[in-house]
Amino acid sequence: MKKILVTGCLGQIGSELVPHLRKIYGADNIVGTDIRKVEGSKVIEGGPFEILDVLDAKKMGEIAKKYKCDTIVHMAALLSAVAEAKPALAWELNMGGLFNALEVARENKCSFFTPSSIGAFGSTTPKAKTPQDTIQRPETMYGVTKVSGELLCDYYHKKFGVDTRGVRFPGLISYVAPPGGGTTDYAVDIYYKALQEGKYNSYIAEGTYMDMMYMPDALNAVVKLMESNPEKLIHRNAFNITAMSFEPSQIAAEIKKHISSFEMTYEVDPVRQGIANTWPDSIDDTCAREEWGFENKYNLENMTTDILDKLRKKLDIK
Ligand code: AKB
Repeated sequence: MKKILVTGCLGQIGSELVPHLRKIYGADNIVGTDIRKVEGSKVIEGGPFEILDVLDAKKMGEIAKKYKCDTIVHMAALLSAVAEAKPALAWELNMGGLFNALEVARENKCSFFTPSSIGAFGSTTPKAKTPQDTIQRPETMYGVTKVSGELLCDYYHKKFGVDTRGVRFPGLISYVAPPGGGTTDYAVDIYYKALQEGKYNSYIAEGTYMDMMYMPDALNAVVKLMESNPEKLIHRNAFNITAMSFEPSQIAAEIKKHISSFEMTYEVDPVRQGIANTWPDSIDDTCAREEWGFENKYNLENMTTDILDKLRKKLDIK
């Protein structure tokens, strides 16, 4: 990777991935793009930035050519709960944007990364230690677009030789950008509310396990996979990766170690709970660890210590 075009760079992942890539590859070599502009954004001011609607394939191609990009990191997509509320838009954006980005990669001979998700699984998938290769019959529009995306990336690799790679991200937890409409977002909100209000009302029911990962591990995973030896990659487009699996009362117990008065209540949202019920309890990421050396530094304990510390500073809470 030398010159990288990132779509959706102001989203939850993009707004941390772009500064991370700029540190490694040089600020001028990372071209951030997003459909909107946010005044004063560090991502926009820290290097090249272009307004781009990923449904505009022509403009995407022009940007790739203008900066002579050799890699596309395609992040622009709707998350699960929003996709379920707006299924037609989710199909249009998640699939149309991906198709355009793959075409631009093919035409410009770019390497390609895009994330899939634990949402690519469904209720007929084995729930515990979900294998890399298994049943994938998701029941959400988000999941349908994720499985279709995995297949489309495989197709572009086999048919056109595009160097496509990807991971199935679990819920990502971060203190930088707020997530936008995911099912796993309770595990981000809870830290804000713990510090600001000392309590949290969870929309996910006690006992609902989902895989999660702290953002620094996710950023390292993207770079490590893209820099790995292609000859060792058997799966390429949709590696299971995970750092931890927990349910709401476990994250609450971990927070209580730092804020002893913290209280958790439950008011389950049937839509997001319904989505979570179809996702795995825990996934098996042996293939990622063996094929390209995926590793995580953070677990629930050291993530909680770190995120509370960082959020205290961000929110100016003593
Ligand atoms: C979501 O909850 O939609 C995402 C995901 C797991 O893909 N965080």
